[in-house]
Amino acid sequence: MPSLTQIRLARRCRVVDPAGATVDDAVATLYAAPHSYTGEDMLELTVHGGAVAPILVLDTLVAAGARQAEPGEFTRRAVLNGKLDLLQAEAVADVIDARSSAAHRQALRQLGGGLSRQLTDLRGQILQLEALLAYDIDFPEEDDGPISRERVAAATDEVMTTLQRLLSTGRIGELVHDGALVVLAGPPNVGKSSLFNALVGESRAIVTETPGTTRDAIEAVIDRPTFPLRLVDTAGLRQDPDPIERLGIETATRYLERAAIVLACLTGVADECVTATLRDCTDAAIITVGTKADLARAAFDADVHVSALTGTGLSELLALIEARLGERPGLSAPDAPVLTRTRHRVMIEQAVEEMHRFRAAWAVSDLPAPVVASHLHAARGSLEELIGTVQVDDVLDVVFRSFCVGK
Ligand SMILES: Nc1nc2c(ncn2[C@@H]2O[C@H](COP(=O)(O)OP(=O)(O)OP(=O)(O)O)[C@@H](O)[C@H]2O)c(=O)[nH]1
Ligand SMILES: [Mg+2]
Repeated sequence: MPSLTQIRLARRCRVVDPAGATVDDAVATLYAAPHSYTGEDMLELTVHGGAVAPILVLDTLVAAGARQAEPGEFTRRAVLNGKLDLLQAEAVADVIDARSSAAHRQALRQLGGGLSRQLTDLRGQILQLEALLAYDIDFPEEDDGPISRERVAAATDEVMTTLQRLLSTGRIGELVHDGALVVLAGPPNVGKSSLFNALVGESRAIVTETPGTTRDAIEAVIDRPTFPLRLVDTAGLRQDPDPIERLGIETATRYLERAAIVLACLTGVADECVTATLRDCTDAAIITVGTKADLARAAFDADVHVSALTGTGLSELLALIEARLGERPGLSAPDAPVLTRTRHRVMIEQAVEEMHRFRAAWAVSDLPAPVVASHLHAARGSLEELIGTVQVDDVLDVVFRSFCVGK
């Protein structure tokens, strides 16, 4: 039988409490430093699930001198031991918290180091600029003359372009995390709630043949490959609503203002004027949706015709929503590394600000090189704090506070 000291060999074992009673039949795996998640020696116990076994095992371990991990403690140790950088650590939390397949995929990409590599490259470019300037600082009287101002300006522009592009990816990160807001709107009784239910795949909104059924906004998230869609069913818009309906219409208007896409639901030519009304309430892309396509009616214009009853046109509608979302600026490459947190945006904005200051100072040719270089140093510092190359305790606290489990 293999001994428990053999590295990375899973071995069945009994967990025994201090009184000698067996509390579980488990599997133990020993990881020797540095080949473990945290980079330290680690023993992993795989125990039975359920309400009792894990608690008994934990109590036994605590009685033997162990303590429970703080939120994010394992990952924090992994960062401190250089196994993961800070961006990857955040991605661990995002993998755990992901509420859609798109968010999960994005988190895995970040965990794989996509964003870290891009930022490390950028840091390297700034370092090269600093080196160019250092040459000027060390040998100001060199025969070759001063370093080429064009060369520095071009390298600065390159760094700033990449920083700006990264900043613009924040929109994608936000969409993947929160979902794209898609609002169903239109006159009463056109079948908005029925369409909402059909898209969500369950009966969430009340449907009746009485116009004015929906009074409040009802939300549901649907998991789609590119972005989750935050679908909102709203009260039918009409001229003389009763007081409760009026409140519902006001809520609808607030959603319309924030929407990424509006589905203007229509049943015929008579409803077409609603699209113009909607256009006054929103800057979102409007998709006209002809509803109740299963009923025989006079033909009318719409981007897509659907039937909540038979399911006709639903996949075409979803494809159209995604195509329209893809047309929005900055959303064309959702598979590239993206900024996913406010912390990322703030640090990149700081770097951009310092690069601006550097460019302005560099343009004034009689400023001493060390003064000018201090802005590059600060820009690089922002990226280092973002990646976690320099570890600021407060930053680590903020990142790991968001973990809800020991992991
Ligand atoms: N034949 C047919 N009837 C539908 C379809 N969709 C909805 N209906 C019917 O149309 C009526 C109104 O549907 P709702 O989904 O409540 O319409 P709504 O737009 O949400 O109405 P309000 O909430 O009052 O604004 C109900 O009687 C539905 O059964 C459809 O695709 N085909
Ligand atoms: Mg309704």
